[in-house]
Amino acid sequence: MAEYIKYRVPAKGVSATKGVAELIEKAEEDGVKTAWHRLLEQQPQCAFGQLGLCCRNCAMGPCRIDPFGSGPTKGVCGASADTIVARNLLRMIAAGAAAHSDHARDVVEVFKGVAEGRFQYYRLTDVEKLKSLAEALGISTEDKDEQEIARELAEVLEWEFGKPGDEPLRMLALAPKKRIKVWEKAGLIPRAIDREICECMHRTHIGVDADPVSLLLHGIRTSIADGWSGSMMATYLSDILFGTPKPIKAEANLGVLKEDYVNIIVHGHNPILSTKIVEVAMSEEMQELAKKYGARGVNVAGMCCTGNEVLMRLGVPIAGNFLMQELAVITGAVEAIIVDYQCIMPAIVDVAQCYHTKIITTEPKAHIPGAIHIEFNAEKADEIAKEIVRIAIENYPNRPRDRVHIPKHKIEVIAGFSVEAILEALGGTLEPLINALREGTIKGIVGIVGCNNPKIRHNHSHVTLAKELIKRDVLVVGTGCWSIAAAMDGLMSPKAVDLAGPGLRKVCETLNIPPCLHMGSCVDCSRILIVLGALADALGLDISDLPVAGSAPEWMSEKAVSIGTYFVASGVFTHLGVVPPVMGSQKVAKILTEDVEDIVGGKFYVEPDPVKAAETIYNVIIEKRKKLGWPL
Ligand code: BF8
Repeated sequence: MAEYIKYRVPAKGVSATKGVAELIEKAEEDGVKTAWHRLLEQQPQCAFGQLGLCCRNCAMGPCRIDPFGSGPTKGVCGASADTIVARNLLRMIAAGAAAHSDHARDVVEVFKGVAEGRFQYYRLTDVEKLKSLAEALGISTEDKDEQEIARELAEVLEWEFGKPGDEPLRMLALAPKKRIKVWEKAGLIPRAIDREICECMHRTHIGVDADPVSLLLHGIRTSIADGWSGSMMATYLSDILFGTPKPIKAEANLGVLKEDYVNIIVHGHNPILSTKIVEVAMSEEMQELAKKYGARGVNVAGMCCTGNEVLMRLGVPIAGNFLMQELAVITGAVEAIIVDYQCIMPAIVDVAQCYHTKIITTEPKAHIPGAIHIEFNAEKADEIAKEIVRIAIENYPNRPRDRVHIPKHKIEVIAGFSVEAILEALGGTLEPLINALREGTIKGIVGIVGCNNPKIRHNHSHVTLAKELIKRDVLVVGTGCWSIAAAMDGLMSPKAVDLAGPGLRKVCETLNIPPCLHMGSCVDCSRILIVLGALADALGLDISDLPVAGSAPEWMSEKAVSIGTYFVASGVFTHLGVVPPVMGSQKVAKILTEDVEDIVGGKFYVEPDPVKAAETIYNVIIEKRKKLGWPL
């Protein structure tokens, strides 16, 4: 159903990615609103909310604090601006950690089912990784077959979520010893994932924790549970089940959709479903079925992080990142978007009503009104995947031919840089990377991650920051929607070495890698942690001593808040390109951008301008090099 578009979007200016503007223009012609249109309708957005000064945690409220001191300075219960801002941030961290870790729980459940021989459609693919994780967690692998090791490992990992007592999380065995000491000293060792998240909710309930320092420290503890256990588990077990990524060629941007094929998009985060959809859709049976319906075959493309999962392991083309999900429907050429959870705009159902696209939800915890719901179940994975793919194929004749417009743009991407793949490119040891860092051929490493946010130009900060860094001989690695932005800009193609400084270029050419490395989905930020830990250990340093930094230039989700916090907790200087809702409390802002460094060695830095941010990040890297006595 076409809608009245009250506010038009200046299409040419909203994105740095080719093809986006033409689809926004098409949306307006078709009477379809996108996130950019809805953002305009939301103006002016609530200033109290933007500053973090609104509290809705009890029914005496909502309360809001006047940031200028001329109105109320306390909520009805007496909570100050500092308390309210810190509590709100803690709830964001809790939600982000919950999303990553509940995703991990789902992967653990399938892994356990495979270990017990219950799920015939999945198998243990990377047995080496299974054994190495088991051994790292103190599970002996001697004289045991892989099923037995997997069963024991599954039991340990299940307990990570809700084990009683104050013993540290078992997955912290993967963290460097020096880091553990820092966390022990500050009382930041997480005990169980669900417990820390639950405690966030308890502390922020009316009348519990009112001290911003204590609240924020618990936020750090919760984020460590996410990064070093929840997200880490999701990555490890996905690799064990589906294979550890290796460098793989594919294509990126909406031009990967094919005019005369049934186009299916997998969107969301969990590879348990998306990998099956890809397998089934590529089967001869489904390709033949598509021909019966008049198409030349079935084409699957990814969107957001589950797109990254199937790109990293299977080379499935990636159609776009967060702000492009509606645009995919607006091409008029997508028969079905199959989703699991996280970062799926309910709006895609509204947009789909204007075309023929079927939106298929699959998770009991993620229904969207107006979508077709087909519940996924690992026990019947192949049957369900077939049912879903069939719906997409049968929808092909309904495509509105006169309203199809697929932008031509697509570009080559080399993805698949797991830690193991990076090591392999280095010849099996970190030594060449360490030498390049020590000698200054590479000045440092920056992990860029996170989302899109329609408040800023789509993908502009992502690619500008990356380009500014690689030209200064800084190796860039990253995940999530950043990696899709970088891929669509050509920064992950071998040709991108032309944009790198001379030192980085030399290293990339020697190792045959692009200057920006795709390390996976957002839970795979844990891969970045592993690289940092391994570098620190090999050099006898702490992560906070390394010439490295993190950045989320276009973040918007609560998951990104948790990721940023666990980067800081891990000792990393972490840039945010979108101002977080904490500016209503000078105290909280100061803790996050200054004081926290004395506790964990990392801190936040906020700068919307990506060029300025690159300068500051580079200067931080140079300062770290100076302290290490490494050439500048
Ligand atoms: O988990 S980067 S918009 S898709 S939250 Fe979402 Fe942000 Fe994209 Fe992946 Ni991550």
